[in-house]
Amino acid sequence: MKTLRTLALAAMLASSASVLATEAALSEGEIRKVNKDASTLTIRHGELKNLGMMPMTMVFKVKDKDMLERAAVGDKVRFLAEKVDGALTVTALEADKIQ
Ligand SMILES: [Cu+2]
Repeated sequence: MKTLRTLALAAMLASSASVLATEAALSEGEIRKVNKDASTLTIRHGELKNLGMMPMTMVFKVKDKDMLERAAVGDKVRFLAEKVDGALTVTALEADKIQ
């Protein structure tokens, strides 16, 4: 998994500055629940600096339903959460699948 992450980071480093800015803003988390009916992810997250939030476990909406397929319970993820229409929403997600 470390190799995959390194490759992913290398790909991003080779990409644009705006992608780099997004990467820097990502927070650490672990998927606790995937709710496809409600289109939500429950994530135990670390500090969310952009939202001024301390670590906790909470429910987020997802920007893309595709994220519900890419994330599974127990996955360690790096993600960005933002307020979209008043709801805390995952707008970027990198999942390291635990096989
Ligand atoms: Cu929170």
